[in-house]
Amino acid sequence: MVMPTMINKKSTKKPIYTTRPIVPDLSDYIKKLETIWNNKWFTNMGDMHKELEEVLQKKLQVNNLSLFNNGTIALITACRALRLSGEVITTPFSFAATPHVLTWNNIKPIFCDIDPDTYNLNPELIEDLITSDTTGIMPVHVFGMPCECLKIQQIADDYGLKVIYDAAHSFGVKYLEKGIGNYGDCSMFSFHATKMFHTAEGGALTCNDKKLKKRLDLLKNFGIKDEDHVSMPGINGKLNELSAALGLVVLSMYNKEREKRKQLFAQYFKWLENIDGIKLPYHLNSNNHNYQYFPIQIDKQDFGVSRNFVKLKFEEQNIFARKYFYPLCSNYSCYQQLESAKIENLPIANKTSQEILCLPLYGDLKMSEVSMICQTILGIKKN
Ligand code: T4K
Repeated sequence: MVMPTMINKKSTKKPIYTTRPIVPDLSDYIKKLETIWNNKWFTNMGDMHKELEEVLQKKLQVNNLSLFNNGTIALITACRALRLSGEVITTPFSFAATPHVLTWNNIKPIFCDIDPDTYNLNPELIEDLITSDTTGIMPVHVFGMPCECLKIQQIADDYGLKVIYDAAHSFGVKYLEKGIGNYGDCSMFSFHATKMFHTAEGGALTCNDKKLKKRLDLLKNFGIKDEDHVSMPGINGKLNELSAALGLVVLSMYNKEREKRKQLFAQYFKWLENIDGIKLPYHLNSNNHNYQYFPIQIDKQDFGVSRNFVKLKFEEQNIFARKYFYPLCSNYSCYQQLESAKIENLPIANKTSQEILCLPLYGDLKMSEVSMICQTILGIKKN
């Protein structure tokens, strides 16, 4: 969180944040709200919910999609629906929600190191972590970069494991010509306000199995089958109509937002390519990218100063870059005692977490602001 007290009042510069949400014209949203007001229907899978599920299913090119009130509850529900238990192999280089959803299901997270370029779970290291208690793998498509899904699926098939992808950052991403939500047994998308497509708070699960979709829909509504039957211990994971309506309006602006971010992304590359000590985001090809984040990695030795120093220098100018993901999940006090969390077992993730910095990237960011941010970085290097 950026607290108001962090804003440097001595600087005349207006704050620049890591991200800003798509904000539709209020009048467009009000039109949707009028329908909700007229129907007097605010939640429990109303018309807006139905419409959003349909359009998102098409947009993400998936067979089944279930909306949720946030990505975390969606992931908790997915673990439950797929009956994961015992141990699940996951990445430490993620947001807190990833290991926490396992803990909320009484599952032990087993941390596996990451690839130094994609920042995703390294499939070559998974097999060594599998035990008789392992029931699944939970990889994250970090910063929207697809994991090596085919390799991961092969391991899962060989050992009879389920795969749940945390695709929180991956709205609109494709992998091998298919929507990223088609891989594994289930994928979770976050629709939090910090995500490119958002419903203020919200999320979705996608899957190929129709029966699983039915189970997810039951679980997200307390397990209520009909007026007379409650068939399983479900939760309240429903997305309300106000959020669904916001999603419908935001979705109509998504392509434009992506295009603007694509240009800003290219501008960052122009400025920062070939700077010693700065590693730019890895990406496969621009058609598959969603430009959700612009992470750079700063090697203190080669760049001259640390990531933390750059972040502080930014803050003097009211630029609020974020250290996603620091601290590393495996170093949280609730996980650091796990054998798999030991620093020596996760060298790449620990190094990355010390060096990563997500620079501002959002449609309303100006090209001149990107230039100013890059000039600040270059200025720091010179000193
Ligand atoms: N898995 C992964 C890999 C995730 O990254 C996340 C969420 C999840 C699972 C869980 O999904 P959800 O349950 O959240 O759907 C933010 C988000 O709260 C979180 O959703 C996201 N990942 C995480 C990476 O980022 P913070 O604590 O960094 O947010 P905050 O409040 O500091 O906001 C970041 C910047 O965004 C601010 O500096 C300003 C801007 N902002 C933020 C909000 C909320 C706005 O301009 N407007 C806003 O309304 O966690």
